[in-house]
Amino acid sequence: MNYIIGLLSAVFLVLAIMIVNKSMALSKGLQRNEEEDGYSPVDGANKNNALGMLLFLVLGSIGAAWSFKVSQPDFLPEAASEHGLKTDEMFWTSMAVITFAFFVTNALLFYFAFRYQWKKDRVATFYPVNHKLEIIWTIVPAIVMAVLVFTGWRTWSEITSQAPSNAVVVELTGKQFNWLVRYPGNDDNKLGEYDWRLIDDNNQWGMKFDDENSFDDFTSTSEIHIPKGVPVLLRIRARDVLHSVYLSYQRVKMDAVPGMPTKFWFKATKTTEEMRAELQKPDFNYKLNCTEVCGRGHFGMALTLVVDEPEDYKKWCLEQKPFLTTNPDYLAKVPEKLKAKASKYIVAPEASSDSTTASIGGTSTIVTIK
Ligand SMILES: [Cu+2]
Repeated sequence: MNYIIGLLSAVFLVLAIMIVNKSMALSKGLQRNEEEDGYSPVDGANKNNALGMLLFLVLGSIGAAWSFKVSQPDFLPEAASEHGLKTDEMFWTSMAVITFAFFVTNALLFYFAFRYQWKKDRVATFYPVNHKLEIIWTIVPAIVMAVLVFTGWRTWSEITSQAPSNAVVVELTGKQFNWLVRYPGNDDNKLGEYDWRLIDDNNQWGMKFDDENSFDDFTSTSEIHIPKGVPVLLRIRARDVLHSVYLSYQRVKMDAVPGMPTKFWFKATKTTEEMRAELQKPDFNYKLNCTEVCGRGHFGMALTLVVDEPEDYKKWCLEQKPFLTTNPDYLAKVPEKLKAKASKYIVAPEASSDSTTASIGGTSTIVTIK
């Protein structure tokens, strides 16, 4: 690659020197009188240059089409969310309009350079003004731009609108270098409050246990489950530096900003299983990546996203154990008056005979033995 760049630089340097030489000779020649000694400031290179313009038009067009084709595998994957289909449609409409305008204007530019090349007896037309033409080339692009901007603004307003009241809420916290997931629980469907001062090795979320909504909240640091076809509201925050939530298939992108909670709601249209079948990749998994360079471990800041059928999602939720159940020590942080409510989530050793709690690397996982 460096070799090619070096070679190209040398070629362009030689060309630049040739052009400077040529311009100097031309400026000298212009001072001479054509009538007197029959000298013409334009030589045979004029025709070659004109042909070169035409050649550039053809080769340039082929090159542009080729680069578009070979970079296709790097385009965004197929959209698997409702708004993703809309934003993709807008993207490709804008792309079509821009490509059309680009090819028309450039084709004319290079063709005119060829068509109206210098000829001894041709005199340039003096064409000072044409109001009609100016009105047309101002109004037409203005209308096209207005339509693109207006449809974009409308779609963006829809995407960033208030989430429907039946939305499944999932809280995502970015930290160096992993994502913390918290669900509102199976009983009250409300996320408990949090306070960063309460963060410790187990309570990485800073969950407040004087808020009874926290009692049934369950958490995860390895994967995030969401249902298909149901609005999902991501409540996003960051614990240290800027991070950014990115779900490429679902076209979800939202920054996680310390001290400034953000959100994004969307509807997934394809389950993990459906996408596996479609791509014919049985090991395929959706990923949640961090797209804000946040430090040394940024590249590994990914989470597996599992999109379930709504009934499977419900089943999965019911299998999850609240944070308080897997970390019964935190009952001590619950105020006296709420202790009775919180104890409901503390499983007495004999009552939990059908489930075993295994702790792997600080992540609590419940394994139900049937
Ligand atoms: Cu990051």
